[in-house]
Amino acid sequence: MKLIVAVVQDQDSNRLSSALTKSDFRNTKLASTGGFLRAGNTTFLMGVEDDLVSKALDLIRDNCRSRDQMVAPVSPMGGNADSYIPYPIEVEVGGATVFVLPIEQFHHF
Ligand code: 2BA
Repeated sequence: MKLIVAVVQDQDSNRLSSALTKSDFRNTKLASTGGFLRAGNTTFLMGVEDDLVSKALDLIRDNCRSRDQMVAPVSPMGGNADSYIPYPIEVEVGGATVFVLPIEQFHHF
């Protein structure tokens, strides 16, 4: 069994959750915040049998789109001046950032 951790954009989370549930993949959604954009995103936790991992990855790939997002200027006040961004820049976010981890034990009490 594997634990899939997938960070997706909020705009994709309902569609992905529905697609996963429809295909019988149990999933948990956590509200999360990206360290770079400091904007909300959604982290999915999924416990998946080994032979179903690739099907789960296909569903994530099919339901998460990459988008261009503007990064607003960030004030250096209270922070490090090295990280100061004086003007808006555009970055491409997602579709999804996915980690697949081995599970040592799984209990469902
Ligand atoms: P954020 O950290 O808010 O990053 C949003 C997007 O900003 C990233 O999209 C990437 O295109 C860009 N970005 C991030 N750090 C950058 C930097 N130092 N310089 C220039 N551009 C940078 P994605 O790569 O698709 O990541 C989307 C979200 O996935 C991230 O949001 C973060 O919440 C998560 N994530 C990505 N890589 C991760 C990792 N190695 N560990 C944990 N979470 C990660």
